[in-house]
Amino acid sequence: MVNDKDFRLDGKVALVTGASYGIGFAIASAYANMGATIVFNDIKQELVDKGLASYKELGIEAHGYVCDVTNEEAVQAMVAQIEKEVGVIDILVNNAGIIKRIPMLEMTPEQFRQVIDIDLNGPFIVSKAVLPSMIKKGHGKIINICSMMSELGRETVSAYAAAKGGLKMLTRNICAEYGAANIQCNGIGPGYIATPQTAPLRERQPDGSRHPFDEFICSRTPAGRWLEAEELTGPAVFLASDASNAVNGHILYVDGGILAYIGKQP
Ligand code: NAP
Ligand code: GCO
Repeated sequence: MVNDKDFRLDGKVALVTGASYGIGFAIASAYANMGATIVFNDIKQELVDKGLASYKELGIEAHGYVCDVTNEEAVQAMVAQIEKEVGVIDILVNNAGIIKRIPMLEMTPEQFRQVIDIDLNGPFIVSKAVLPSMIKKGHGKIINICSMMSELGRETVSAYAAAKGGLKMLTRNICAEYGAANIQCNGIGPGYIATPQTAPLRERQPDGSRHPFDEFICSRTPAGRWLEAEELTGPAVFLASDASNAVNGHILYVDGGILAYIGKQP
């Protein structure tokens, strides 16, 4: 019979990539609240320090590492250091990501490659680094932060959509390849969340009016609003906990209903 314990993360070590702030920070903070030990990385020491201070303000003693998720050698070294200093990683959230909003015909191959490198190759590299110990331990949870763009396209985000569509399929492939080793790999597909990454889409116009994209997203979301990062944490805890041991290869869209909704009639 299911009970509260099944949703707890006591004794677990959770690595959340790119979690100094934003969605990663919200998810890591929720995991700590459910008993997990939090480990996170960012590409700059000052961001790691900022993140450590932010966690401390919440009473969370997190472990922070400087590491670029696209650098396999650095990722392997970070994981080895975490296993030595903190413990084997039980839960990985591949959260680190960037977006470039450039029309495809104006986007350079280098810009395209950079987004693919961080948003798709990064999760591959970090998952590959943590899987051996998860398999040895007999269990593991990998959660990939996908997107509406795992299902939908939109102007100017070709690289991001290609990466997030690929991340959906990488999620399914890790499930297929390592489900037998009691690894559950699922995705969370957030809708439109108010974070630094989407701040440009919500900026007030020079005349003080709302950004057109802000109005557009509110018309496409049944609740008529942007979502908050904290609204992703319940689903993230579920996918990290024993309560979801029979859920694998699934992308859980936490979008307020955007994918189900044609949009509000103007
Ligand atoms: P964010 O505020 O831009 O935070 C992204 C984090 O990733 C930052 O801490 C960033 O560090 C870090 N990062 C970037 N490149 C990295 C690298 N190479 N190695 C390690 N860390 C790196 O983004 P967010 O809105 O919280 O989004 C987090 C994830 O959710 C992303 O994967 C994003 O695609 C996805 N997502 C966001 C939304 C949304 O509406 N916000 C919706 C769906 C999905 P720096 O500051 O140093 O760059
Ligand atoms: C954009 C936004 C989106 C969100 C998110 C939606 O420019 O359309 O940045 O891509 O970040 O991925 O799920």
